[in-house]
Amino acid sequence: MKERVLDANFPRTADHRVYHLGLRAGEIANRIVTVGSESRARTIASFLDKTPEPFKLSSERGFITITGRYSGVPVSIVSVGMGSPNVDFFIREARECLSGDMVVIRLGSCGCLTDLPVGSIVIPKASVAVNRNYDFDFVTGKSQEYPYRISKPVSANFDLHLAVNIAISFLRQHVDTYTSFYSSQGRQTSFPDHNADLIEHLQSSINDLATLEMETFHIFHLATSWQGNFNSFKTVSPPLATSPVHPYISQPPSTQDPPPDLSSSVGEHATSKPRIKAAAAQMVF
Ligand code: R1P
Repeated sequence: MKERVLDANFPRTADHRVYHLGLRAGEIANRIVTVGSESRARTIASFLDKTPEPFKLSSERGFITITGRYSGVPVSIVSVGMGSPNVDFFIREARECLSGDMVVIRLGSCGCLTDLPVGSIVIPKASVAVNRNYDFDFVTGKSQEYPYRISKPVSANFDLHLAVNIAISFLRQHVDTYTSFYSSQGRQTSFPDHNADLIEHLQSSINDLATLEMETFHIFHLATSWQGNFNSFKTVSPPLATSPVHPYISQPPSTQDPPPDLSSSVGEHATSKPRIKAAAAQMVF
């Protein structure tokens, strides 16, 4: 990116765009569906209202944001690619472009460890991280430690999880595992991953385990840990009125004044601080 960057602590360009998503306030809605690929983003975006014409932005780093309205309600679809570093950029930078609650649903695909058929939609109530233990000696295999680290579960937002379940009519409680694609999902490759018993180990140590994917845990983790503090740089961003704001965010959901059209379905209630609410719906493939 050639633009001048104003703040090394939370980089933004001179025209106040967050550095990796390329967005600024007014270009992303508080209600967000995030997906892993551009084709899925465009497919979902085809359901948006035709007017006003959706706003589209592809960032230099591969993030794609499409913001429009669905039945009049502002919504963004954001393609983030894969893995926790990308969702970390997405959650943090999108959060800095918003006021009020941020509501995120990951619509993705997953592997499955149960007998659910391909094409089933599963909605995780929680997610567990399974990370490669870099302190394990992967060359010799001789180590006192287990080669993978399994976190405590982190939950989806209760109301949003319920709303997604009701919308999709698939009430099945299960736990998801967030992993890397190869070693932490037990795949056998040319690398010495010491993962032959990993799936069995996960199944025996995590209750209700059903799915494997790479993003949900980190989204849930950031959503549940955020305490409503904004980056200090935000205070010197130009007010919306002086920015070329798109017509989608004219009335962003705020904790004081949630818009009526989605408030019941996403469980938004007036609270003293804005929140990040996250849930996921994942298709078995
Ligand atoms: C791996 O092939 C990708 O597929 C799954 C994983 O989480 C990872 O992102 O999800 P998406 O299809 O939703 O990207």
